[in-house]
Amino acid sequence: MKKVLVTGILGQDGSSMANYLLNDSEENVRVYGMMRRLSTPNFVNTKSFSDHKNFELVCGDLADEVSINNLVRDIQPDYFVNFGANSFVGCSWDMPVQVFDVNTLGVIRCLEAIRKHAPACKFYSAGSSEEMGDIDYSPQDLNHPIKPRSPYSASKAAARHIVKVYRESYDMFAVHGILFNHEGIRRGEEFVTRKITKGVAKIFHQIRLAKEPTPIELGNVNALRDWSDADDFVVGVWLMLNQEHPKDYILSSNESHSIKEFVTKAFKFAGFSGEWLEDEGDALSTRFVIHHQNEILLALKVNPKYYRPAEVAELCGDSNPAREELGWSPKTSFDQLVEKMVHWDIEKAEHTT
Ligand code: NAP
Ligand code: G4F
Repeated sequence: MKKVLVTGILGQDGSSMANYLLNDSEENVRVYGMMRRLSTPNFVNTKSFSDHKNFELVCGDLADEVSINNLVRDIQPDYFVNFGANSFVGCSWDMPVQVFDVNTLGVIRCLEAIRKHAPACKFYSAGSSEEMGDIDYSPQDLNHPIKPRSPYSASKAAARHIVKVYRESYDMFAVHGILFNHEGIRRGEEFVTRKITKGVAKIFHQIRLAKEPTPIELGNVNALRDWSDADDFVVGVWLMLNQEHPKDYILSSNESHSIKEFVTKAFKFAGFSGEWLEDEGDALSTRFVIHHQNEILLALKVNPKYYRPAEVAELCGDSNPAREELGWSPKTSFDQLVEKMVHWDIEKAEHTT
């Protein structure tokens, strides 16, 4: 039985990967899910597999090389899937040193542990479309220049270089997948998609209970992103790890949508029609209102506190090489993703509004 060490097990991708390997795929594997020490850990994402006989929770921290070394030495994994990171772009200006420690040095700690203790282990590094930054052309492919716009994206770009160095210097199977935005029901609440769908669900129940709705507050609503379903992407990551020779790939939907479009669709799937309004020459007055029983209700407004010091305005990926060479393709459309997230959050919020 193959052994798979997955970091970031409580997060979106780590838990989705474990769920795929243990519940949805035909793989016969044992998954070791690494979490860091937290005073009050949140196990909501691991419920679907935490009791599986082939799952084990292990403790470690990407900022601590002793723990990474010991885990690799003791487990002797066949695969090391490194989803652990400080993954929130927005806070990376506030803690750039910590971001580099975990996202870049953390990758070196993993590579060194593998080199010393389990050199045949295959390593996945979680690269990001954010590395493209202020883009030169669309869609972005692997030849697009690396132009980071945040400490987060710089940390991932540096990780990309070091993975290549280890692969070429030590003949290791190490890949750095460039994944465009991927979301779903395991998504953290501070990311814009989940913030929107949770906000829509709250408004849905407030209106149902004849309460005044709490408007969602966002920053730059003009940004464009290439959004997919995380459950589709972990399949692509697994295919990347099981190709014959290590090679980096992009995973993306190859479509770009605005945050405004995501908001409009999210309210539509909750049963509301609405419109975007803006007072002439005043971007800060941008708002979304919904229509309900002859009333016009404020559902979303802009709050500049969510603006970033530098923004990635637009992302749209070209994942054709992964589709052609790995046989991968995303199954969930943009509309299906928004609908799934909104309906899930409406159901979950029913008893908490
Ligand atoms: P996520 O939900 O934020 O999960 C990240 C996980 O990393 C969390 O479980 C977190 O632990 C863990 N972590 C943070 N610091 C750590 C440390 N010092 N040691 C060990 N673990 C640590 O992010 P995600 O969406 O699953 O993303 C997974 C990976 O893909 C990340 O590397 C991210 O940067 C990258 N990525 C994501 C996307 C996307 O759209 N989702 C796109 C491209 C790349 P806690 O649970 O304790 O906080
Ligand atoms: O949802 P976001 O925070 O995701 P972002 O910055 O694109 O990063 C995510 O995707 C990357 C891949 O491209 C990953 F590497 C990374 O780990 C993460 O998963 O923001 C998306 C867009 C940005 O343009 C942001 O400025 O939404 C804009 N936005 C507007 N208002 C907001 C908000 N983002 C957040 N989080 N919160 C807001 O209120």
